Amino acid sequence: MKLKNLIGKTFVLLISGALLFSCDSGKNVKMSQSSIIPIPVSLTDAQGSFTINSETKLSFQPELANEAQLLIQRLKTLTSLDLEIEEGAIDNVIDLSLNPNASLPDEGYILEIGKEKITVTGKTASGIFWGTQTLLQLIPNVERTDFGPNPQFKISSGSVEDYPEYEYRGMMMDVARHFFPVAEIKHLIDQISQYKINHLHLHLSDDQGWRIEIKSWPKLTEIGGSTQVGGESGGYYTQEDYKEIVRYAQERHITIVPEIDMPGHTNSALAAYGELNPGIKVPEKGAVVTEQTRMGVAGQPTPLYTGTEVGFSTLDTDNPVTYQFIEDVIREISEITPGPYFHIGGDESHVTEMEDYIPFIERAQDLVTKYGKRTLGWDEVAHAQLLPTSVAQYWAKSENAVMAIEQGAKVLISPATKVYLDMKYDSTTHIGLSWAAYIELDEAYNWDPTTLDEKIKREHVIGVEAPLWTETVTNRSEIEYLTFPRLAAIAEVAWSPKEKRDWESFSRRVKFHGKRWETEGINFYKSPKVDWE
Ligand code: TNX
Repeated sequence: MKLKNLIGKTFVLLISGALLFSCDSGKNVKMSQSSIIPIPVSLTDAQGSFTINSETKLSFQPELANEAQLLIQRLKTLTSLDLEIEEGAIDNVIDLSLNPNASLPDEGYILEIGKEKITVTGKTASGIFWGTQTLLQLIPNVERTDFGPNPQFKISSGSVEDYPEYEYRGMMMDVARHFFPVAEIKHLIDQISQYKINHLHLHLSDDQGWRIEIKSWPKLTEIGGSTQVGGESGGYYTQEDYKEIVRYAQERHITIVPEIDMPGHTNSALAAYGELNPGIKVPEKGAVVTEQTRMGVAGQPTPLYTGTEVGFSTLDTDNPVTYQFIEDVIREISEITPGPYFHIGGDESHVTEMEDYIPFIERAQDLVTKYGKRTLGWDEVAHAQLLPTSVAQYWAKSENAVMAIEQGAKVLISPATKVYLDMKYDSTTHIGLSWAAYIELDEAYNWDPTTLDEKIKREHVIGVEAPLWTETVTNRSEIEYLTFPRLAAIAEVAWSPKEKRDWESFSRRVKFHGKRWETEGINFYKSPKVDWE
């Protein structure tokens, strides 16, 4: 080749290389150095890389149409690329495939990034869905405005084998203290499903509001749903709304867990139906109304309550109408809930005598069983005789969790000092509470469900759930600020094996997520424990 020619060719190569580079987003990060949260069970590097571009195809089995559609949508948002569906494509293809015989736990998956093909294999559609979430986290971050005319996204080759440590990985959303419409819940579901959270517990009733339509007791929502903390008007989900939330969550492999708190935290029901009210103490004429006297006269509706005290209300545990009431509520909600759990609350019933509380919880548990569900309850329910299928949610007292275990029940781990998303990060946080602790990001990360109490062992624990109570939370941006990045930390506690978890590694990986949250307009907390850059 003549020198001139060689120079010419080199020039062309350099220019095309530069052009390619300009629309090729991000550096080529090795699989083992990627920022996946929760950290997978195993990551193996390989030579080469796969490039996602406008020619990339998607192939999948018909049973995986939902997971395929969700992948297409999300990829489009992240990259502007629209994957074309092509069954049997052999190169430049992402393939989703079920393998019922794979030696993987139910929610497990294998993700292989080859040079011509990416495969996501799993035993169940859930496994495939979680595998696609991992794949999406391997795509380099880009600003939404950066998509060139021919965007390309390079992913280093390698493989991931992954499955969850705990079967229950949850978040709880309190829609009672402040009401959040369906669209906000969907937005939250979109966010949390990226972190392989698979349960969303909805706290649907409390003193300040009743948030779900019960057709046989219409005043619950009409009156009980009319307000919220602070006194503004409240709101509620119709049963159709609730079904829509359930359906949307189900598509994203999230099980909805409905909670109706009882026998305490029930002022909104008592305000709607006076017959449920035992009337704790009649206030003297002219006496100052205290929390203890707020219940007023037996059989009479209580005033609506828009403050934030807890523990002053109770259903009348002696009145047969109360059991008709809770049966109707449990039946109507169970009928539209495909998931296995019904949460009966049971916390902070400070004005219910223990001798009334115990038989009440046992009757509620029987009704939940009658309608085909398993009972979940806050840890106080362990004072009653629990069924082996029941689960106590440890939030305050480990001795209650231990009592549940001794009865053969299981526990769900939600210690207020580690996972309460409504706790402030530090004394300067502008929203949130601090009664349990300040919870910085490393505090939410550095703990383990099996080391809280020597009597709570791995085999007793179904999983971890992070509640967001909303006394001080009124909108999407506030939800996001308290939830992220802490939920990512808690998701890793729930999904990843203990020996894989490491704060240094997490604090490096979470930066990638910070960039992505920024691009997506998620109002996350920039914890000073992380060098966000
Ligand atoms: C305790 S946690 C409660 C809730 C409050 C929360 C505020 C639990 C079972 N009960 O009623 O909203 O503290 O952090």
